[in-house]
Amino acid sequence: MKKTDWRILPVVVTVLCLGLLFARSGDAFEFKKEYKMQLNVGPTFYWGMGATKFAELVKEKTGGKMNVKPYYSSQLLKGAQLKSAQLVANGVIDCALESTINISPVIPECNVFSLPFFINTFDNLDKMKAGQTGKAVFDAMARKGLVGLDWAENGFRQVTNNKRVIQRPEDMKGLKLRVVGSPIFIDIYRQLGADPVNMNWGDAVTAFQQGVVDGQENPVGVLVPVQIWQYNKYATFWNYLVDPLIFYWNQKEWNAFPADVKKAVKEAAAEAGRFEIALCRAGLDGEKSIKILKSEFNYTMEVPEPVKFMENKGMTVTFLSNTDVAAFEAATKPVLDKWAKEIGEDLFVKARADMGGK
Ligand code: X2X
Repeated sequence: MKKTDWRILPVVVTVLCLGLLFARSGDAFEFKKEYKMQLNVGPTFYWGMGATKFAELVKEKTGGKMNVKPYYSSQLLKGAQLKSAQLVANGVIDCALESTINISPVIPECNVFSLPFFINTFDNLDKMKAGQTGKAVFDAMARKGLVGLDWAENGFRQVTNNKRVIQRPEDMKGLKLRVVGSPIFIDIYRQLGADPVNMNWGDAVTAFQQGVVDGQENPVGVLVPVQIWQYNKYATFWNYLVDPLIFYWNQKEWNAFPADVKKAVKEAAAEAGRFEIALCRAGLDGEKSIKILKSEFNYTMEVPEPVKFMENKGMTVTFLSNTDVAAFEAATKPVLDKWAKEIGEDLFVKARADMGGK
């Protein structure tokens, strides 16, 4: 028998590697017909527009092969918004674009964004997302079977009601306010002497219509599409806490995607996130987000000045002075201290460091 000619080895290895590479590319990968995406609000909200954009971009970046379908308004959860992370982790739902509030039952670290009067500015939030805090949150997700892809935003939450101007902690006394069913929200409003009622978002609008509650709290990107002025005359812009959104995927399913698919989906999340964050901040950060939308996305805001827009609808919009903020900060300090412990001292220290030692 002839001796093996080892000179052909590099050729064999190359062919094998190429074969492997090809087998792992999106071309040969068998996609599911549809990847179900959970989100808590409808398509007309900025958050909803972010999900729509993500689905479009995924399709585009995978040459039409991958179909992400957003299921708006928590349809897949029958409204139970706090279950989203659990159902993505166990693979019943493929992926989500969700608020950190709604993720918090599975990832308690997400409550770092709900600490009262802790973050307060877009700049602080951006530093946290890019810093150790963001990494700690994504690491915690990885330990629970979730892959965090990128950030988007719901926004700094503002309080509205139909009884009176809220300017001082004592103005909160006895107000019946709808909050998300997350315990830190109950703690904050009880601490302030209000009467918080937890309710899923899907039931909240009916509650506003029927006058079951005096008010609620949500960011501009929710207040405008839901036309909160129909139910509440008073809004206080106090930036007391924020909910970023996270694009995330079931880990097991994600790990089986070929590298080029992962890359395409991650790029889609980054781009859709940038678009959606700019929508949420438009008119609240000077010209910055309006410019991003125009120059990068060729998009012109329908409501470029949300505060003026709400005032024109008859709302009284109140901004707090530093003294007023300090009074609320002092009044909610016990809740901050309690929840700093709940999320873990380590994460709290990281968050403060990210914000420059606040
Ligand atoms: O339920 C809410 O208030 C909402 C829509 O902002 C969230 O999903 C956190």
